[in-house]
Amino acid sequence: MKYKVLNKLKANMGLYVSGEALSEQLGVSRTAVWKYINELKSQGYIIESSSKKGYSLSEGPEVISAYEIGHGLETQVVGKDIKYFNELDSTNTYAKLIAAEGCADGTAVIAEAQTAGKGRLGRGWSSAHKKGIWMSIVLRPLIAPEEIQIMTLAASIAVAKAIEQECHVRPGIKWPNDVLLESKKVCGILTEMNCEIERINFLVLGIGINVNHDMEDFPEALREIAGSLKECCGGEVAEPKKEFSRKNIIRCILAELDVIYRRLNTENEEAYADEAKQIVDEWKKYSVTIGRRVKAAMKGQELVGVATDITRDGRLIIACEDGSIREVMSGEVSVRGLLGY
Ligand code: BTX
Repeated sequence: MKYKVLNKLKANMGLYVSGEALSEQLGVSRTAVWKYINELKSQGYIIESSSKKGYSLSEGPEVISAYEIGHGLETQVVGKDIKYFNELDSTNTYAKLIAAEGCADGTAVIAEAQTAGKGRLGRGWSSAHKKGIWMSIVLRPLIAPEEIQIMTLAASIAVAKAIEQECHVRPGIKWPNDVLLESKKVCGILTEMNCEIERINFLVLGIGINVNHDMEDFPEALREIAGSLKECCGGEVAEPKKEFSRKNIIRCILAELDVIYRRLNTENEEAYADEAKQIVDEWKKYSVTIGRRVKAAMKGQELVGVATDITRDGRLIIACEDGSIREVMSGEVSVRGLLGY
């Protein structure tokens, strides 16, 4: 009902709607209307109240909520259930918890801030309040555990496409999953999985995107490598820089991922192979790794060479300086000329 009140106000943006009209049209008491209005205000909506004229919603800072993201979202699996929080330690940690308790396939967990955001390999992820998108998606794919990398590639494609649609710039993807703009890291993806030998119980795709950060919003130590969409899309002259709608970007990612996930989630091996190939081909179009000199850490050994391709299941192929050809499944790969290498 609260959102029915909101929709009436949205339909009359900037105009007053009387408490009486709202109460009559929605079949609730005026006290109930007043209660819903207060709840909406506490969520961040800017609503003027006048004892004579009623209530008027004005354009204010973007409000994000499970309702705002999910309303009208036409996905079939991804984002059908959205859990929204003002703050969590880590959306991945929370998502793993509810996944283990049996939450629906495609459930998305979103927080406005993370107090202990996680990067890969035990690293941290800086997650400033209301500046970025800190989101984890629970998936229950039919693929084998060793094929999990394809889901990470799929997630980075969904993010890259969403940035293209919303910001009209073309990002690059550094293997396996850093999304870059102007050589700065604007997005990182942390994939965590709970599996048995032959099947995945669930996986959690953790997506962190720096959206409306000014450089001061990043800890000093990150300012060389991190960038935000606001900082990296403006060009040299655009001052003040444009802020982007986090809600629209989230909706776009959920929609893109829904399509890719459903395409991949087939028990027909031929169809799966075909879809995986399409994902790999699509990923390559955004790649800023293939054809470049790279350095990879693998089992305590350092591989140096040129990244030549990725395999059907997303491993990076490196033609090493010592003449060997190696495949890297995970870990850290530095690309010459990017992020300090
Ligand atoms: P990563 O290990 O590739 O990147 C982590 C490294 O990136 C850090 O060590 C630091 O140098 C740098 N870094 C930290 N914060 C940022 C930032 N905001 N922007 C750019 N660089 C940064 C990448 O790991 C995976 C990150 C996933 C984050 C999401 S957010 C939602 C979900 N919940 C959660 O706890 N993690 C994921």
